[in-house]
Amino acid sequence: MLRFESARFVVSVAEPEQLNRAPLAMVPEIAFVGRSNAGKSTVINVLTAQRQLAHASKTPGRTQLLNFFELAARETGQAPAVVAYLVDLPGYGFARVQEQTRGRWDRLVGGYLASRRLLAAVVLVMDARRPLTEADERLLAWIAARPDAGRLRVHLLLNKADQIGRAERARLLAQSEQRAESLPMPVSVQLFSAPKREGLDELRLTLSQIVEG
Ligand SMILES: Nc1nc2c(ncn2[C@@H]2O[C@H](COP(=O)(O)OP(=O)(O)OP(=O)(O)O)[C@@H](O)[C@H]2O)c(=O)[nH]1
Ligand SMILES: [Mg+2]
Repeated sequence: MLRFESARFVVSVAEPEQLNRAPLAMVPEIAFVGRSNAGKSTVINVLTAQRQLAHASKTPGRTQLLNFFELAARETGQAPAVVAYLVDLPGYGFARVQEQTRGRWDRLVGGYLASRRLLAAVVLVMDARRPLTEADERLLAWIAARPDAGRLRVHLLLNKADQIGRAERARLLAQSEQRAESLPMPVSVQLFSAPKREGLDELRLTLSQIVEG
């Protein structure tokens, strides 16, 4: 199992050109993407059991840079090696934010998702009440266009599950699972709730299996 609690902030990237110069090890990267306000930063904090590792906010558009957090290997006496990165990305699809930043988002986040070789998994964080919006579908199409899409893992996280009723849960899960089956890359789906820590074990296991095989 990956040691999520070991997560430490390493670097923020503001320009695509900075990516190759950033002080990053050549290890798998797990990117958290999705609509602004879907809860990407909050999910990273729950996943790593750290309250303010990633900056979350009620106001959409909080995250504006690619933020890299390193996960360390189990300690062996020597300095712990980096085994993977969690990458918190700026969100999309919020009108007010989008107007000013669309070109920038496409270049920075779009460029990263389209061409980053070390990208091993994409966690698409969605509000369970509004899963797979048009913007989410555009993002999936973007990733599906990668030449290596077949080996890239996509995990659909239906977040804010605390906001939906019992009957709705099964329906929403089934709907997303059905969509997942028709995508060209391996896709898994789960419900999650940050305040209730619901789905935390499932998320940790899924991400660990992707990185550790
Ligand atoms: N009820 C509920 N609220 C949540 C959950 N996860 C996140 N939130 C709230 O949703 C809001 C947005 O959370 P963020 O983590 O900042 O969202 P983000 O996706 O990182 O947003 P950007 O950085 O703007 O793209 C905050 O007010 C969180 O407290 C959840 O599982 N349930
Ligand atoms: Mg954020």
